[in-house]
Amino acid sequence: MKQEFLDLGKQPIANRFLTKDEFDDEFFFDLKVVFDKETKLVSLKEFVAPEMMFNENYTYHSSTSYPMKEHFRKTAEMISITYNPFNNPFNVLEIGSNDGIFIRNFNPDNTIAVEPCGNFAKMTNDMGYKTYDKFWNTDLSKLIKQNHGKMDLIYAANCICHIHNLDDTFKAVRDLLSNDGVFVFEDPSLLRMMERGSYDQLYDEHAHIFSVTALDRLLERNGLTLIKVDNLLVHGGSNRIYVGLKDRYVVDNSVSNNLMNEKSFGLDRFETYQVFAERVNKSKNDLVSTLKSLKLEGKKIISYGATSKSTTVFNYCGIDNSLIDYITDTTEDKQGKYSPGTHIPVVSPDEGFDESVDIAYLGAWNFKDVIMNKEIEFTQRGGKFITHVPQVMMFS
Ligand code: DWN
Repeated sequence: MKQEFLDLGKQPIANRFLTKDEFDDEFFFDLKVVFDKETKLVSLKEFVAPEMMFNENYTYHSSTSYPMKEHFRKTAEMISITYNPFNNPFNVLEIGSNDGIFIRNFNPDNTIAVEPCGNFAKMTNDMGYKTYDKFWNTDLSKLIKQNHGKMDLIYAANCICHIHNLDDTFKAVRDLLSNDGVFVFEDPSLLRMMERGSYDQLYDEHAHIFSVTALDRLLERNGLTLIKVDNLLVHGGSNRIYVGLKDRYVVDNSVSNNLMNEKSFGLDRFETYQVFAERVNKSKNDLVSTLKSLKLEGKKIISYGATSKSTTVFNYCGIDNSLIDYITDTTEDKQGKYSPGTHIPVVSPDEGFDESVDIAYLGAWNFKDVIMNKEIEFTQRGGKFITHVPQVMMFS
């Protein structure tokens, strides 16, 4: 049985930055969030058709952030050392390879990519990696097995939580994994979202926000075993999940530790989610009233980072151009366009992050440290950042 605990209102496609002529027929859906009593999985109540989100116009380039490049380079190195220490022939598959930020660290001769966004599939094909421009499912897994054999590493980052049918997803992995193969995936952590009040992890693409508790059950029922969990700082708190075929690996203590921590927080109980919903409502009231009073004082407020997360916040809180003058973002594909739903202009940092700015709302709060280091001049001249994570506050 699924129980609804949060309603974030009408929301658009979070990563669909628009031109003015696209305003009139913009798509919206009801962003409601449910808890499944049986599996403990947290999901969106209504899923958006994958083709509407992941297509040749997808704007999120993983490689635009230097820290993420480093993150994936180190991850690839660690996985190779751990699971292929003698550098044997090693078949690698990445599901959701984006612009190749992870696979670029592997040999194209035995590395396959799956990427339904045509713009990125072309990019990795051009880099020499055979890329299937398709959505991940059991049919595709069969085709890949026929063409390339079984895989020793199947990897996915910020992708499995995008897929609606998890049973099919995990079956597809199980069928393609070699006997001692490992499936490694990382996605935002439900525990971190709940602890930090970062409700903006919820948007169309994030069909589910995973707890280790829910994954343990879902993997098990599809013939896979959770063997290890790494708690990561990236993307506001993520988990890296290691999975093997049944009885092939010794299960690491990190699995029981994570299950215990989640239980003590109450992630297995509906009441915990009801309390979270009250916190989200308070966050909205606090953010809107803070921005309104700053505006009344005559401050110029902009937003830093045109993120999927800020799409949720702005649409849920009703924050538009009357409060935020514009958003700055380093991604060229977003510049010159307007934010989904609330239609705030997006400009390059060179154009918009100048001396006239008093306050910058941190749309990319997950890069707080990087941004603070980069923008010392702004804070030194009295500029202030504002965030809603873990609560609404200003800082410099
Ligand atoms: O799973 C997903 C995650 C990994 O990435 C996707 N579903 C979509 C996306 O979510 P997001 O848009 O919330 O991601 P980020 O990584 O928080 O986006 C950061 C944005 O901020 C980028 O557009 C780049 C921009 N940025 C900037 O303008 N100046 C980032 C930094 C660090 C900066 O200094």
